Amino acid sequence: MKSRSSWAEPYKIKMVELLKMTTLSQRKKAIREAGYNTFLLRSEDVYIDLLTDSGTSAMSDVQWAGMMRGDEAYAGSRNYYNLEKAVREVYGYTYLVPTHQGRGAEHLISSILIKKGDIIPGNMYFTTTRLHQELAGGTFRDIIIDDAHDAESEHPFKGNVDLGKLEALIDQYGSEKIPYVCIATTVNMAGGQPISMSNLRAVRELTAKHGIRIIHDMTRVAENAYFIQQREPEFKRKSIARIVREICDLTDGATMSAKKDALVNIGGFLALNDQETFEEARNLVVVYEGLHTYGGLAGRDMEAMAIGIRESVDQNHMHARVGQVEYLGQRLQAAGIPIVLPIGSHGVFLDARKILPHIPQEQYPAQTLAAELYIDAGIRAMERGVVSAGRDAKTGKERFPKLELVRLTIPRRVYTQAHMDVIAESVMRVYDRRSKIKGMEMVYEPNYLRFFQARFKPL
Ligand code: PLI
Repeated sequence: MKSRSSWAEPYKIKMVELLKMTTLSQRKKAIREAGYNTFLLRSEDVYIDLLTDSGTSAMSDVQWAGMMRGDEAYAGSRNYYNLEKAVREVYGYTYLVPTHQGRGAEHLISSILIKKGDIIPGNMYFTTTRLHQELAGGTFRDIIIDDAHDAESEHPFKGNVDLGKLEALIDQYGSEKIPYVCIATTVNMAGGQPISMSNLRAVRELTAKHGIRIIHDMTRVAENAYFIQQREPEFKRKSIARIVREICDLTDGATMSAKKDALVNIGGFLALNDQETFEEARNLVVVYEGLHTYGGLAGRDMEAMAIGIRESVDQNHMHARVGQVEYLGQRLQAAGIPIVLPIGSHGVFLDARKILPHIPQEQYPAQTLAAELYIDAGIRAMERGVVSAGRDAKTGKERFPKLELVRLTIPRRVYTQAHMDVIAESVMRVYDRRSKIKGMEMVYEPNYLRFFQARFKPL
């Protein structure tokens, strides 16, 4: 384990948001009323909110100043052109279609490129991404390396593609059935794990040979670039900005949830290099999102995003960002709590299978653990296990993923080191009483993305 080197924040705090402190009995009541689903809690009943790093970042003073420069014209807002410039300069993609968030971009690209019966290989699934592929008539196929499904493997690039798996799919279905390969930087469901540049280059080489596009889920690309800089010797002296650009240059287009890396509370985009696909996306965006120069966003949101994109590739920012997550992960590791290793970029993932081995996956151990964490100290985490995996689109049976995790997701620039200590202490307390914890049954299950709204009852 690395000793703690300084990851101190390259900013100071100018404004604070006061939090409500709750009692144990208030929390027990709140989680019961929320059907033991942390998504259904009211945020004012939460002390430290680790549900997600999505849309929860603190914006900089420069971004807030940018908000005041919002040009709220229906068409041709200057903020759109500023965003287009930032996307071109930082990521290198030629064409931009703004969307209200990442799934808006996933909807557009899936509807345009996927035909019924198509196969979409990807380095592990993400919930909304896979659903849009399925709704467009496609089938997702996992091509990530096996290490990614093993919480204990310390492979430095668990987001890597297993080229043999990809090649086998191309052999089996032919390139005509594979409209694109979806490559995520970093891989959220594997624990915020990066793909290496050398692996991405190999994926590019193989797909180019078969004329298959790479669509890049670039939600956390700067975090991935930081890991490449830290772990791939060739990139030791290269800037994050340069590495980000090189990643993007190896792909044909991207879907972006700007609510993560790009440090905004709302927003996303589809970025493309090919003009024909862009024309179609620009046409379709007006049906589902808004005019092509705002795509569901206010001008001020686009301005904040343009600024956030540039801030996201700053070395000091990323060092503190990932350093804070590492600090929490190392405290838990030192206490012997099973977590996904290596520690990821956007959160620490608790291994619920190991923490609660007496609860079978049918009784939702990760969901149960997340509820227990809330009860202990008002810390809200997210289930990333069987509830998130949902049901197989064809058979309707529950999918039982190898990884049954609780994600302690760290919002960017929001919490302090003392908060990290409170979190670690709470996890340790729950861990100490783990043998007394019982599983749950699902009493309400929505048809799509069930984890958001499902309700549970303790057994
Ligand atoms: O939440 P959206 O629609 O802006 O973005 C969807 C999305 C796509 N890809 C990846 C890798 C994500 O992590 C992602 C959203 N993630 C959420 C909301 C999260 O809590 O991780």
